[in-house]
Amino acid sequence: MSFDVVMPQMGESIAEATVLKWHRKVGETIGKDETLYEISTDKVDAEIPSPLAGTLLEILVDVNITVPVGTVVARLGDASELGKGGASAPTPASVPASVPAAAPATEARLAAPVHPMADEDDNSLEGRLRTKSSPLVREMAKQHGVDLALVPGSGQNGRVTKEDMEAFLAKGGAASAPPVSGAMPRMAPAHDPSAPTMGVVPGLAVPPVPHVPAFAAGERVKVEPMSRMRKIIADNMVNSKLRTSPHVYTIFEIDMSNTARLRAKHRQAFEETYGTKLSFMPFIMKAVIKGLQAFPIVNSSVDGDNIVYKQDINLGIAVSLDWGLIVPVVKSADSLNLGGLARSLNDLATRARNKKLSPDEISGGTFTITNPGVFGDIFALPIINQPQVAIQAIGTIAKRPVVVTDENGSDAIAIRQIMYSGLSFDHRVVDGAVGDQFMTVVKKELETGTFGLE
Ligand code: CO6
Repeated sequence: MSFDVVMPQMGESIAEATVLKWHRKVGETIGKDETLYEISTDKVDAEIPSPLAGTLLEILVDVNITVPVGTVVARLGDASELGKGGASAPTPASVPASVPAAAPATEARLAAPVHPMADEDDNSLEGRLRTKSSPLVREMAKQHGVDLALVPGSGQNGRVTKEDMEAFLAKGGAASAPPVSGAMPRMAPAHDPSAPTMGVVPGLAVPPVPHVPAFAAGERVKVEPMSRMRKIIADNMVNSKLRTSPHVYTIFEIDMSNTARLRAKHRQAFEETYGTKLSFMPFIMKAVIKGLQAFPIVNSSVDGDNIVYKQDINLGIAVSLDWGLIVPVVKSADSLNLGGLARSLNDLATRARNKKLSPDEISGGTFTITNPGVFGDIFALPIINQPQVAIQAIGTIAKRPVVVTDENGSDAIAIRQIMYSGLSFDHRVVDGAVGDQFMTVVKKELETGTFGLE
């Protein structure tokens, strides 16, 4: 008996995924729910558990190969079935993407699904070259403006391998060819491909930037292709800042002494009640929700000439990962109390770091909070997460000397927990005064609010 393992549907809008890593080699056993392989989609990287216990009989999709959802990527079953599948020889897990699958049967199974493109002309030079290289190599070629036909291929049937491409680039190959238009950032919607391409004002369109070689021939460099996540982040940043939103910034000084006191006082009881830690973030989320309720324009999106006021407050929270950054979303945050916000945030952040988020959990945000203060950042001016119109950065909360005035009007220098917080907003719809008024509400809530705790 053998069982086909198929590329899972990670979310409604996800049509394809790339295999990043196999956790087992052919012939090795695996338990049910142990991680079998890792994938990367346009939205999340995820570890995929084995659907059953057994022996990995065949790997049908190599690392760095992109296939549509539903493609059979491997076969599991009884060890006695080893070698009886479509492939004549087991494919080791470490086979680089650029080496074609060992057996013709496997290659045939892969040929159709890899990178389906509606307008693909298989007789074109590009089409023929495509069959001679992996998506990884084609992407490297695109990024460096290299004509694949110029790269000597050492793989099967002259296929250009990753190593061939690296060697070519190290010799200055990049500088030899003109840029490929596809290398320009695509208009990738930020985290929500199902949303229309919002907010792109024709007059704001910027011309393509000419490709500037990053290094000279003979220069000592190490060339490494960007991960899928890195490319998505890069595209989204360029799209947001250069093509979509005219950013404007404001920075507020917020005295967090009230919040710090409440946190210290209720921390233990809170953890006992809700079973999760109480950091500053849930307080900040609560204060932001108040600000968004007072100024709904800050919780909106731009759609052509329309302003779309989002009726739910879905807070995106930037979570730093060792391999990048992701923004999971606390949905309907305005319906949650401090305990609900803390639970939801801590759960999403933990699962983001364990690659256990589903694409739906990083979609639909209406406003984003990012807390680089955990790294000691005094204040930051982040880039808006499209199609939202504002993002708030939380600086480090630290004791600082400040001037305080008592009820008799006497001034004194006191030690207070101070935080600088930056708001980046889209000046198409949020004017400076509104941005400041929003921040004033957030500040007041953090400085004087009770957060339902007392
Ligand atoms: N100041 C001082 N102390 C802080 C702060 C600030 N701003 N933020 C958190 N903390 C404390 C927090 O209270 C915890 O203290 P203890 O409970 O006493 O140990 C501790 O630091 C660790 O906090 P933790 O990260 O566990 O939890 P938190 O709920 O505050 O944050 C998170 C969760 C997911 C937001 C956070 O872990 C994280 O990943 N932050 C980084 C987000 C990020 O990378 N953003 C992008 C930065 S790049 O925006 C950017 C514009 C550019 C600069």
